[in-house]
Amino acid sequence: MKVYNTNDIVNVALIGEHKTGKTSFLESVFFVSGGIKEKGSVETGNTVCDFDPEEIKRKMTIRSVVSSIEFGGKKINFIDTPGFVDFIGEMEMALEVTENVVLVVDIDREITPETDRIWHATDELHLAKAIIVNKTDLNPSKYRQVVEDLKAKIGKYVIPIEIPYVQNGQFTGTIDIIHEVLIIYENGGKTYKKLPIPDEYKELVKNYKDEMFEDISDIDESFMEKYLAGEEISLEETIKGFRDCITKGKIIPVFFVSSLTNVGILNALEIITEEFPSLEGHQDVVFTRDGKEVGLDGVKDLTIVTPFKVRIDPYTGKVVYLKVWSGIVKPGNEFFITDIGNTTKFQHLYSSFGKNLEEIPEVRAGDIFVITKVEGLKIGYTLTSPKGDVKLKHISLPSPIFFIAIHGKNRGDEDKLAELLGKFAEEDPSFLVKFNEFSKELEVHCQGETQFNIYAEILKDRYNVEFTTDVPKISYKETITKKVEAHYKHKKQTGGHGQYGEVYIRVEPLERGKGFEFVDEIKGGHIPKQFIPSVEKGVLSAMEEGTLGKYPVTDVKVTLYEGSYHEVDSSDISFQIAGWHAMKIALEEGAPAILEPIMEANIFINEEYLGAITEDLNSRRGTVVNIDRKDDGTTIITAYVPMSEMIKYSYALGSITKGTGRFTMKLSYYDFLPERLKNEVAEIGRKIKEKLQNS
Ligand SMILES: Nc1nc2c(ncn2[C@@H]2O[C@H](COP(=O)(O)OP(=O)(O)OP(=O)(O)O)[C@@H](O)[C@H]2O)c(=O)[nH]1
Ligand SMILES: [Mg+2]
Repeated sequence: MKVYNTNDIVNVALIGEHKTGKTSFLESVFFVSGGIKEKGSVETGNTVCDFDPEEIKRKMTIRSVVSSIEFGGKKINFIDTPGFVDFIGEMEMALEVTENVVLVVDIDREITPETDRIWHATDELHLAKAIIVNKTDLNPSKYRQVVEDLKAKIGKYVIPIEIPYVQNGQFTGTIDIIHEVLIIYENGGKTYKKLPIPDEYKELVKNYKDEMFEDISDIDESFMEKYLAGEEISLEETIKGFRDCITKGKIIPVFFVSSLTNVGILNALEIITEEFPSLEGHQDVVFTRDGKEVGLDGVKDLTIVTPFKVRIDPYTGKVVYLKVWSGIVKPGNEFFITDIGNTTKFQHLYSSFGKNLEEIPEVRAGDIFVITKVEGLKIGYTLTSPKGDVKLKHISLPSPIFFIAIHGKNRGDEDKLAELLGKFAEEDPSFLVKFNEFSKELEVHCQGETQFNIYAEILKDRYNVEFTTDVPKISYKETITKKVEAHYKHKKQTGGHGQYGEVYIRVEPLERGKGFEFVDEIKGGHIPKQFIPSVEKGVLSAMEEGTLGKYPVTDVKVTLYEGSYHEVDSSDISFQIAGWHAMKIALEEGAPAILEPIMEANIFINEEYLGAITEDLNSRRGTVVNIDRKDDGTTIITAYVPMSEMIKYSYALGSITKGTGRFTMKLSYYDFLPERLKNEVAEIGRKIKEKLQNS
């Protein structure tokens, strides 16, 4: 593969709901552009993009993958992303490094809240966008309905630039609205011929073109002046107006294709190649440099790359995908990793096509490349050459909504589990591995059961690790609700050195989320300065286990206001012990309470399920704080619900909405557990601790 200049590099991420045909579309693109001789299929399991054994087994994309082709004098880096909801994190990482995004929809399927959610993930990113209506072979006459549906749900400026042409009931070509020609595909879709548009389509084409002119006029003032003055608008002017609007992401062109028969593919590929911007036309990337926000212009003196995808290949080992934001990367260049302060070198640079890598001599700004066998690089790092205090401002990944505890069957399995889960987390930033400090258990926090099951099967089948799973333990906390004073004198006289320390503390509740505050009010040296931290240490150690369910204590202010010491017998440990006992007394007497984590959930459903969903949320002790009804019929409910009630929410939501509803959630705050649940939750905590002590 040649070396390409920034202007000749086009990055395109394919996004869209599960099974709309993103992977098949790319297979078709590779075929018609000559990248592959024979087309694979998702059914056979031999496509370029779905090469992972788990993807082949499940006939779906699980990981984003980059496949680069040379076409029309440019290099196009296509990123195929998974559509299945659990893998939304993979899509987000792809969105961060692309300038262009193509939404693939299925002509035979309605636009669901899920497509809506996927689409809105691109809202703040200033990308150029297009929509591919795939599977047109199945129902070409449905194109009007699809366009209407897209306009209603995606936005007004969704503009078909072609419409399907049907011959003997078959989708054989498209009518290009801008150039006003009929394009008939031949040679398996690898070539086409252009013909005058048939009379019966002329009126329709005129109407769509007028609509397009109106939309361009809305956005482009000089275009509007001409259009309103009734002046003839040339083809060049139309294309220019259209191109400017696409680059700004203002107009979203719609193409009709069949990835099965390859009809429509070549024209879509040509337009994407010619009209979609490179990094050069995309000025909204934000970095922080020396603490200040800057755009691409503010970092031009540096070469900057960011890793956005890691794949552990069974043969090659660790494969890392990176984007070049500025400068030129050559083999052997040394890079400084801003996030950890280390340096690293890339000996070989590759471009990728599915799982195949091809060595390339250098990579320039805007491009995507691959390196192998480099340790210590994580998704999200920013690397610069020479050293510069620069970080790419990342888009935030979705918070986990699925939680599970996982235990190795025996000691060996337990160690292997921790190591392998850590590896998976490196590949997939939406797969988080946590250690629950309270229950001493390993937990996985991710986007759904399918995502977890895929890794679980890899653990069993590939690595023979035996394990069991369990509902994770909720991270309850304890606090006090009453201001109290406590006193403890620790005095021990044994043969030699004794121990002596006396403390008086005042303990009072703090606001939620304030944690811990320690105030020293000792006067007149009643406790020598060097022993004050000892008291604090003792207090903190007492707070590790509360008095109700042995949950950690939080949101308390402790004031040490009096005490006494002994010249010889007082020591660090004496005052730690005194602090510990005094605090335990205060916790007993301070009307202790249990706090539970409360999640903020956003639930995306069709309006018809609103009643059932709010009723269900009420039964989960939830509080609905907002209901946002969008024009397209999607309803977004925002609610605060205790985490213990949300652990298995995906099942409930799935069954109420017949699989169409989705939700996101994140930890919001801690609140008092209702009195009636106090004993039960305290008992759970005590049992966990007891079990840990006995094991
Ligand atoms: N008839 C027809 N079927 C298609 C077309 N494109 C894809 N398919 C089929 O649709 C199914 C899904 O295709 P994929 O390419 O795996 O869809 P995807 O969007 O990549 O799916 P995920 O990766 O799971 O999000 C497969 O069975 C394809 O054979 C098309 O143009 N026409
Ligand atoms: Mg796919």
